[in-house]
Amino acid sequence: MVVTIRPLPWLLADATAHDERVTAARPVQPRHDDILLATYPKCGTTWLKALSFAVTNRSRHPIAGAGAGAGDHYPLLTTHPQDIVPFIELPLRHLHPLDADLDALPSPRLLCTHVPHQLLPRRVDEMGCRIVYMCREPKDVVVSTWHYINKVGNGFFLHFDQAFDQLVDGFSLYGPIWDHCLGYWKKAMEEPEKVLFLKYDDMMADPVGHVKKLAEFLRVPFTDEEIGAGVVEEVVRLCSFEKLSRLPMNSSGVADRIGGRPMENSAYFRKGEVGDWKNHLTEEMTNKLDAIIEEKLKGSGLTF
Ligand code: PAP
Repeated sequence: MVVTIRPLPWLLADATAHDERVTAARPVQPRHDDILLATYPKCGTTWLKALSFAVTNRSRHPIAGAGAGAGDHYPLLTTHPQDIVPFIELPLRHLHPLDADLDALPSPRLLCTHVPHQLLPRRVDEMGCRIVYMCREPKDVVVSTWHYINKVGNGFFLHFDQAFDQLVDGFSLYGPIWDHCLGYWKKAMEEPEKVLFLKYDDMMADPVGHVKKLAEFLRVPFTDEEIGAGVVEEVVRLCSFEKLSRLPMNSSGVADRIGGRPMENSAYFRKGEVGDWKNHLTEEMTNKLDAIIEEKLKGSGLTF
């Protein structure tokens, strides 16, 4: 049986030159000022990419008008948020030419990953790269994942029961969700200056407060003048589900983001709500998943 290993540029940088996988992707060297956006799939990656881009690029791409709306050429109004921050573990040739080579990106780079913290190469830590992690209530993650798989599955249909069992069994490309969250959580507890740990649900409840926190962590805090002018609210509005999901390049068309399989751009925008699990999980499922999560997170201080 031939097993295809998807190139993981940073991981490959640790491999030997004789490893045949090295030929599949050129190793990428972490830089001290890299910012890594890390998520378990369906935990708000698209949102985090958009927010981080808007916050870190606001001197180069001003959030014009602060309330009056950004100009028509603002990158997030013309480019899908998934394409604005590249994944380190996915093929890049399908994206914008600049993104085809991570080494060619100017510093500080915004990069994204679903790779668990436990599997990131040591050099990410040694170089002092900062990480923004976003987690989400696992019951909402299973619902989002289920809809997504059935939307992009090209005729393949997954029953909700199967999607639920897979999450409960930890069956995922990126490992069990609890291990993923705990890996980044522990690092955030040990070194809060290196890892900012965010929760989708909390961000939804107080987006302005969290965007300020994000900007501080990314070392581009909002000035009093910006706050007074409503720039934080403007960032929140620009990156909101309501705004992004209605833009033509996000609501229509297809693109190849996972290497060889066109996928609808709208697949990354469904409801963008907290608590949709109440419409999908039975009481039995709810109790089962809650009990597993409670047991797995016991003693960590992490809750959803
Ligand atoms: P990925 O991990 O596969 O790269 P990700 O963005 O995490 O993608 O998954 C999409 C989820 O984020 C969807 O959640 P839902 O199925 O529960 O609706 C999607 O709606 C939500 N999402 C996308 N953009 C935003 C946004 N701007 N604000 C809030 N939620 C968003």
